[in-house]
Amino acid sequence: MVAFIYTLLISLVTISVALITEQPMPQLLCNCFNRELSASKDEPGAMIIYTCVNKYLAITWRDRYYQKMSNDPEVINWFKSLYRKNKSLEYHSRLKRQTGSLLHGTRQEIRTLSNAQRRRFITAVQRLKTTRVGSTNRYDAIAAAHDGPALENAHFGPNFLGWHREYLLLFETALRQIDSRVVLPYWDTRLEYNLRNELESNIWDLSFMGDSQGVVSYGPFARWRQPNGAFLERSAGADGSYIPPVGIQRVLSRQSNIQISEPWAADRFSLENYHNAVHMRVGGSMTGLNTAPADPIFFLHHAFIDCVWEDFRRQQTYPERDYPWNNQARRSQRPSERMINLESNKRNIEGYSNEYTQRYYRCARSPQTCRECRNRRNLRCGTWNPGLCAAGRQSRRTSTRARNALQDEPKNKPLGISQSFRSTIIDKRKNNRGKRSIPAADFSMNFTKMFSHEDYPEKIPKTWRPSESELESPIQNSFVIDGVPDIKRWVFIPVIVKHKRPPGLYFNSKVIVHGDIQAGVDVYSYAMILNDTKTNRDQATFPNRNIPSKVGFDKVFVQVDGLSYSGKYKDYAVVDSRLPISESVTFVGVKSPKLNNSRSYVSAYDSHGRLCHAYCLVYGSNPPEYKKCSGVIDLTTTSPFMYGDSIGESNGLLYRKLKSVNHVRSYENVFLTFHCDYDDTPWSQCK
Ligand SMILES: [Cu+2]
Repeated sequence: MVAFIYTLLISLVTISVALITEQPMPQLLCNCFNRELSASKDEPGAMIIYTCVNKYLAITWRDRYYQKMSNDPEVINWFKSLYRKNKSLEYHSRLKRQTGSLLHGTRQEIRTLSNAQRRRFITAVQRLKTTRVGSTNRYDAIAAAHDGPALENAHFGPNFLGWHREYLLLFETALRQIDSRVVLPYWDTRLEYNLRNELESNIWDLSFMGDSQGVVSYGPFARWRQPNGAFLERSAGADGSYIPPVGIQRVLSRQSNIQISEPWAADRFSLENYHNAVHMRVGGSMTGLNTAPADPIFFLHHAFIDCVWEDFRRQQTYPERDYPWNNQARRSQRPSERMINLESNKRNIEGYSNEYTQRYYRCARSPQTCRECRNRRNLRCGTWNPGLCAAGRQSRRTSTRARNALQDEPKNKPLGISQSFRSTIIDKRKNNRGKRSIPAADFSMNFTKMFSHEDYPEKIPKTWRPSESELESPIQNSFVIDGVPDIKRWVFIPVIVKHKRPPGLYFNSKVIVHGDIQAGVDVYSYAMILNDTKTNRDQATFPNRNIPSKVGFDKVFVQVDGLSYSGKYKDYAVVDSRLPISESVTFVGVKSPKLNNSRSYVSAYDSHGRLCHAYCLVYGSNPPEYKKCSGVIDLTTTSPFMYGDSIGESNGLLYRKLKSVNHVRSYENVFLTFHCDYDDTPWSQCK
């Protein structure tokens, strides 16, 4: 009898709360996860999520809303006119036998441009945005060419390098149609990586790319709209990683494209992979493959990746013949397939042609060592990697010293400056003719290899750095669903995060036993060390993230990717990584079920890139129990609510049950929890 009542109760409860339901993971997504996992031990789980989710969304782009801007006949005609312009330039330069000169010029690191050069570039970009073509503007027309069917053709394989090379040339040609003195600059993110606080980088200055946080509201692109109607947004520093100097060295240490290209390359050699982490690091619009080119920083970032590739190609004897392909890559990556959306009618393999860098542009080497950047206006010595160059203004002291050294050194000769120091200074003067800064043009004349192993100090630090600004980097969401930016299209669900203290931490709160300091433990780890003999799996982390904060704050990101809709959402829970287990909560947006078809994939990882497992509520369990699940959820309009129309309302769900002044937390309305315990991997059951 008791059993009968119990069963009845359970079934009643089950019917009344079937608001969020667990769904199986799409096979394609699951295959990707398992393949990536089995292939690598050194890739942070967050990068695997980024790769696989974007790949899945790219392959299934027809299932979701997409703006077909590149079908506009006027856009197509304009693209074609840009190619014709280049063809006639090529033709005329052949007639004149101008073999040495380049049709476009030399691409330089943006920090090495003169103020006037940089202003011209930025003005040309702004003019693209205000010049109409067809139903849109020129900038958005180019940005949209990266979307839809191009997503898969341009990523996840060897055509990534060639397609983007052609794409950059299209963009550069469009800029030069406005101002023929403009050459596309590039953004070497190692110069950010070498800073202790990346957010101090001058790339986010008013006269460079502007705002790094939230809706871009100052700088040259303030209040820009993405083609999908959302504002231009960034959450720089919150997630991902800039490219560590050693990353470029690793790529250049390989010989053939198959070793640095997806899907074959090991992660530490994959250029596309390093490039992905920068997209995550900038955040906001740059995070989604479909929205990334809406941010002009996209083109600077890709121009850098392209220059690294060019350096790689220059080590090869026949770079044109090295287009890798086999059945592991997708069909769209075949050398004979056409490049999609670019209207040049080129085949993928033509992206590997020598023409680009023989006829159109070269890459100037970017300054790398502290000595090279010492007297430059927009560069300084690194604060994280002190021997290496970094982005930013010289500190007053340094520049005064450098100036004195340059100007007064001859007079000071007898004052006992050591021989080696003096000779450095004299050499500098000789090259420099006493100028305070080397003009950008001088530097661009140096066409020797852009990046070489000799550029770096002997010792590259083995341990990486914490980003001190991490906790100050909030997340900006676009609130776009299917091309409409509006928070009313979203609902918010609570997500509980259970975070286990990661391995290898040590906090400076010592344990005193019988008057002595106990070695190897801190007061928080004490119990754990004594009781927990299970060893943690050491998951790979972002290169710049595996030193945690000294005080124990850590973030667990929870990410929502629309599967039945075009939309993303991301936020984080703050956890205390000192504690053996720390529990926290965050709220993430998913498509409102009132708009039908709300299917999302929810994933989580900590700020070091380590993965967490999804657990779903077992309906009818009391007290609430959770079982491992895929993270794919459907929302329905069945009541009672397990979501809120705002984060505030959703927060109330956690405390609703008792309506008490004590704020006792209730789990009955929490469908999803994540366990970040570093054991095994979250996709083991999805085969
Ligand atoms: Cu791309």
